[in-house]
Amino acid sequence: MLEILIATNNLGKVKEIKDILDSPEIKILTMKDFPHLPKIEEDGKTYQENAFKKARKISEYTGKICLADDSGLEIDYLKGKPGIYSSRWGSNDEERINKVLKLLENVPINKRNAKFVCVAILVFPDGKIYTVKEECKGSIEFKPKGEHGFGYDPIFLVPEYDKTFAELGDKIKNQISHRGKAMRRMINIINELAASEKT
Ligand code: ITT
Repeated sequence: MLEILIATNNLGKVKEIKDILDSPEIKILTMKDFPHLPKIEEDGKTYQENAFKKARKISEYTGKICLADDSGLEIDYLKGKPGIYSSRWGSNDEERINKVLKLLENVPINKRNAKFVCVAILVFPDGKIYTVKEECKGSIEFKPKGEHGFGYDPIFLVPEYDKTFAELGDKIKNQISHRGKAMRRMINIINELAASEKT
């Protein structure tokens, strides 16, 4: 049984990652299991740098295998912004969503393309590292729709379904999302490691 600590303070991510990593081979720990963890400043220039910093610091501190996710929303019309600054674009989800909608006011549907990006990194206490990166393409809605998920989900429209992530709900979102795809690749890596541990 592999114990893996999900190194994130974002409860929306915790829920999604737990659902996807659900496996008899893996015991999931969260930051709640470790009070007094240090705060980590995300000052990297890439998703990779930030994800690595989160996973490595928390792994050093706890001695556990750590999985971190650094993700963001890249909007074509805003030249890729907010990108790695997605969580810092306002003080709460509503503010962040309103900021995007304001910047895209009067921008027609064919110029509202966007994608979510997720870099997931698994760091072992001995320094071993595994990284995966995945994307999910869509566009920005004209107003928030749906109640599920977190972050920018109410304004991220998935063309195949003509629904936002917040309307689709966790199950379908996990099947198609940037994080869902990244975590399923991670699961394959983890299963291989668990199998090789047995031999
Ligand atoms: P941790 O660093 O503790 O993991 P965080 O929320 O700060 O939490 P990030 O730095 O990776 O995480 O920021 C990612 C932000 O991008 C997140 O806060 C959301 O605003 C947005 N985001 C990422 N994935 C998303 C998703 O699936 N749905 C909606 N918004 C998402």
